[in-house]
Amino acid sequence: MNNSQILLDKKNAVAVITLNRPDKLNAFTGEMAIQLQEKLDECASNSQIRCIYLTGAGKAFSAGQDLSEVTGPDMRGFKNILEEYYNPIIKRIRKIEKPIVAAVNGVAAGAGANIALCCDVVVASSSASFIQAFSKIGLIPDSGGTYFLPRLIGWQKASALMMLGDKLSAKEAVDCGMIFKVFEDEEFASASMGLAERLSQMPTKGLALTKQALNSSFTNSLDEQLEAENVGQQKAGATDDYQEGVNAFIEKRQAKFSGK
Ligand code: T3D
Repeated sequence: MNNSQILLDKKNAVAVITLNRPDKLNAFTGEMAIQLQEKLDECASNSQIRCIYLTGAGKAFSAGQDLSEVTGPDMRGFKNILEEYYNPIIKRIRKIEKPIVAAVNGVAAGAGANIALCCDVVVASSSASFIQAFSKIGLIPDSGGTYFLPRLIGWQKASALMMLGDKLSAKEAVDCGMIFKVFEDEEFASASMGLAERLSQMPTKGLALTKQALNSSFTNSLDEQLEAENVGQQKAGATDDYQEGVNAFIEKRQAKFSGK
């Protein structure tokens, strides 16, 4: 039996990272947060991996911080919890030079929701839900929630969801632009993995440069962003995959991208 709180499997060029405390709805312990950072690092440095698929074991994606851990005598303090556990996860997800699919298989609450929402492509099963649960216990949204959510769905909706802590269904989440797609529960695993497999066969460096440009798009001026695109396009244009893409188009055949 595997007792690891984070599982890492490889399916061809897709790394499957599974949050694995199903009896506690995959709530994060400190140890689990550190393990997730380690697995993300492993995926980042393995050139065979061209897409990461992040999901939860059992019926939940993640219920956020394990609340029984933060009240004990060994409590780390909020500064330490965020600096050591959550912020490094969010920064890694945004920096890793490959696409990350959040496959939200069930409830995603608190930090669990915000870890999902900072991924590159977020999809959910029809029975999944999203809760900015922080206000219900007197905390403020963390793990990048106050950064990403207003950018995804607009300031007013984000503000109301964060203050009220209302649960949003997967359908409501897709309707307001919080996530990309919803799949029926029965097809969720294969459809979401299908997206990850597709991404893993695309021009990986071009996707990484797209991600980098998107990272700066809400904070740059237009001039700065045009320059970021200029720099990124020069790098993308120097890749083998660009050559292959153009050759395949001209030769009227399917491109075979190598990720280089
Ligand atoms: O120090 C800091 O806290 C800073 C960092 C903050 C980051 C955060 O993420 S703060 C937000 C923490 N999360 C929450 O407040 C969510 C708490 N959970 C819930 O509100 C509900 O469990 C859900 C809405 C997510 C799901 O509800 P439901 O009815 O489907 O499941 P349940 O019965 O509440 O939970 C099932 C089990 O999981 C249960 O354990 P038991 O009684 O069967 O042994 C429950 O206690 C456990 N569980 C669920 N969430 C957590 C948890 N255990 C520890 N921590 C949790 N967050």
